[in-house]
Amino acid sequence: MALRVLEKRSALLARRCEELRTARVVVGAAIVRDGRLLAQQRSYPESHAGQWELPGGRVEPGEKPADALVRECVEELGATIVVGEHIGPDVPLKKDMVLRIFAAELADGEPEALEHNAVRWLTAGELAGLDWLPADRVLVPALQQLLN
Ligand code: 9L3
Ligand code: MG
Repeated sequence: MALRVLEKRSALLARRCEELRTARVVVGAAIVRDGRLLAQQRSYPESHAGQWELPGGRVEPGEKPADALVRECVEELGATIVVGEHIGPDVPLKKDMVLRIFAAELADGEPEALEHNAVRWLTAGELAGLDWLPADRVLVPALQQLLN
């Protein structure tokens, strides 16, 4: 009986590992200016409306992650960024997606909430207290390190 349970668990774990190995990447930008980090407040879906995230979105097939991040920031913020180093761990999202964050700087344009409720520039001290999306919350220590 216990063996059956273990076999079942091991099969589930193997499936989850395979999902993550072949996961589609969602990229996010940790845009820093004058010691502050840019966050944006989601307006959809309803379950996550009002929560905060780093700007970004899905990498399209054949697209480079850095190119996807520049594209997403133009769409969401109306600003052009320069993508820097990969920071923090890859965070599993629902199903077969992972969230991957890159440090970034603004190159052109003043970020505006074009598809979101609001944007906000956060100090290191404000990071822990914000109502982040669950995946973005995992990255708070890495983001604090980036600001400090
Ligand atoms: N997501 C989570 N944190 C983020 C980003 C940019 C995205 N910082 C999640 C929300 C969605 C999925 O990834 O479930 C795809 O993102 P989008 O296309 O809705 O921005
Ligand atoms: Mg997005």
